[in-house]
Amino acid sequence: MNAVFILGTAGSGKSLLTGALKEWLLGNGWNAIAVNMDPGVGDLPYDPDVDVRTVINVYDLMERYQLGPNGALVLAVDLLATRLASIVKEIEEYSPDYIIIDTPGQMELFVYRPSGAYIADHFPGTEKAILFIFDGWLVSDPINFLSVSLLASSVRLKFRLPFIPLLNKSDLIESDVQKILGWSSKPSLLEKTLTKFLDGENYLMYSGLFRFMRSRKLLEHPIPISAKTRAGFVTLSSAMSNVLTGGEEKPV
Ligand SMILES: Nc1nc2c(ncn2[C@@H]2O[C@H](COP(=O)(O)OP(=O)(O)O)[C@@H](O)[C@H]2O)c(=O)[nH]1
Ligand SMILES: [Mg+2]
Repeated sequence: MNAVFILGTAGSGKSLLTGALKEWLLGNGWNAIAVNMDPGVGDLPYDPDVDVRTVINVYDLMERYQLGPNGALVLAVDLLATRLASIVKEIEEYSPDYIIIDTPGQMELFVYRPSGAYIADHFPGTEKAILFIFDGWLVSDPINFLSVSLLASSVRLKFRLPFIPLLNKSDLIESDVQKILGWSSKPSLLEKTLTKFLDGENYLMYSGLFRFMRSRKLLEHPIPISAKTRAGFVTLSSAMSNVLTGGEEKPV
């Protein structure tokens, strides 16, 4: 059993990717399940095999503790750790090759509340990895690209798990994909763009940060994908098997 946590900013495509990746893996001979770990989500674009909403109800918490939606969501995520045993039991009954884990819409709930790290540590799965989504639409802007790169580095440092960066929504930003990939591989290309947006001290701060992240290998080339059209999934699945199974081929 391999566990793959899907992380990324709100609206980056975590839920769509969870469903699409599960279907894609199933279609390629793997046994995969989708686990929804977002207690506050309304509609999902896939049918979760295991769903945290069956053990934690945000509306109940709002009523019982007189909380607003945000407070109830924070409490719900904090409670996730205490309800993990029943989720784990359900997952183990499937005994899948891949567990695809959809995380809360607001990434900071999972990344920075204590339960996130606890869950990542105690989740079933012999090998674990993080798929971090760069929202293609958001990071077409160079300042956003840098800010999200910092966030990606923060997630990587926090979880210390094998980390695969993805550039999602490639179908929406076709002409910008090469531009963004260029930025992530060549600091000089990003710096050239940044000179149009920043001057003086700000320019030095951003370009210095970027070079530091690259020199420490915190920033790697993201794999362009589309959770909608499933473009890039072949490259994504081979990156996953490299990281998780040391390149083991699909079952026959
Ligand atoms: N065109 C396109 N839309 C996408 C893609 N990935 C996600 N979306 C859309 O972006 C919105 C947010 O996606 P969702 O999976 O709910 O994001 P989450 O908050 O990270 O779980 C939805 O309307 C999705 O249909 C993609 O690759 N291409
Ligand atoms: Mg979602």
